Amino acid sequence: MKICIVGQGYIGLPTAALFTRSECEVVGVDVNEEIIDNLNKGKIHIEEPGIAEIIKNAIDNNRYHASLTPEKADAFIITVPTPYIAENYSCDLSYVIEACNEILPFIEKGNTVIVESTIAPMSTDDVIKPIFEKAGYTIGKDLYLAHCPERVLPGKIIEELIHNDRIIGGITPECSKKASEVYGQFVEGELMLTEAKTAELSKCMENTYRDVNIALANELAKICAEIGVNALDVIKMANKHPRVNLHSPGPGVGGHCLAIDPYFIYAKAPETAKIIKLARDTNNSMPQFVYENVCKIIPEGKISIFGVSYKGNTGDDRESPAYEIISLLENKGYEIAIYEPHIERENFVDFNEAIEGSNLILILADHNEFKEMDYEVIKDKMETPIIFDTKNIIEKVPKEIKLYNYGNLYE
Ligand code: SAJ
Repeated sequence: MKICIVGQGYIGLPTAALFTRSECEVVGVDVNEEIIDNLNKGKIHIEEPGIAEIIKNAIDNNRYHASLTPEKADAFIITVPTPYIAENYSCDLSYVIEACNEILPFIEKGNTVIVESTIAPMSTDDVIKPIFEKAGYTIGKDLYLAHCPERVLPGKIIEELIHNDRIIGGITPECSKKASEVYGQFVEGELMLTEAKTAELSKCMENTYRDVNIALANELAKICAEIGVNALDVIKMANKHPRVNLHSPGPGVGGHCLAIDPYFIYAKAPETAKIIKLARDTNNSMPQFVYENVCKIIPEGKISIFGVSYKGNTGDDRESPAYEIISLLENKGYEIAIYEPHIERENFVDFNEAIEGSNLILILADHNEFKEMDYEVIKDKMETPIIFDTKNIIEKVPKEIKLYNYGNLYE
């Protein structure tokens, strides 16, 4: 089977990799010329374990190539970003629409088109289906269209793509059947056949569930700081209950999924989606909470920011709350040095330069590098050896270092 995947980012590229392992021929399409050139040389632009080897192997075996334009294929998969429109919180389908129009000239009767990008409920029926109908296709008869949302966790993408159950939301039952034949080539989890709109809302709701739970943990952290209780102990104790699973508080919620998808539901039913919107607002308020606590810990001086990616051990900084925190601190007049071992950028510095003469290390990402650090160097180089760990990853520090986390912000 030949597969054309439009969008070679965090989802499209790993998906391409797995199809090549199942003996499919894959063309990976992207608008970014540099990414295409690098991919064809076997150079991977995302940090995700396992992908580079598979892609290199597939190139050597003529099963993968990257291109700026689509090609004829049996199945087309769309994995492009779907941002939200800030004015009304709705789902910006422009990249998906563009991708559909881009593949149209290459489509033939009997092909399957699958949208994997997270989209608002009703998008496939109301917006995507008409694009192909206008081109003369009868969906479910001579072209098969489905929404099959990706549900994989960055950092574990390959494993989860293979083993997670997969929602297959066809426009018609025949569309679901055709799409399931595509994924059946490498998915070992259950293929759950349903309607497109059910698939859309299920996906948005999964991320909303997590966002709401994180908001609850963040609210708890704020309450604890206010009334003088150790939030981390509360979470540990409460989670011993067999039916309680409090999430972890942090500096806010980032990434291209949790920070966006709940708005797609909210935009569809703003009067009703009350908890969903409040959770978003609570999580969005965390940078201000971190900033206010930094101001209490050190009123002025140099701050070493440790980590700007949206979560641990990834170089992805989309929607990262770190940037709002940095801008609040800069506006207040703090000197800022950023150490981010997973992202190469001109203005980022290394560990030693970041902590030289610093008054506070502010941990904003749970990278492994930050879990155990050289505390001797920290004591030596910092002007005041203080750490504020907003990800609550450091267990113990030498007594000369003052450690703040969500367990002791009231001290
Ligand atoms: N976070 C917390 N506290 C927690 C858990 C997470 O503050 O207890 C923060 C993280 O630091 C990060 C954000 O939430 O800033 C999101 O991280 P995440 O690990 O929860 O999720 P993502 O965005 O990397 O991936 C999610 C996953 N969805 C669910 O777990 C329901 C993944 O399965 C989806 O495929 C992905 O979104 C997506 O693409 O939609």
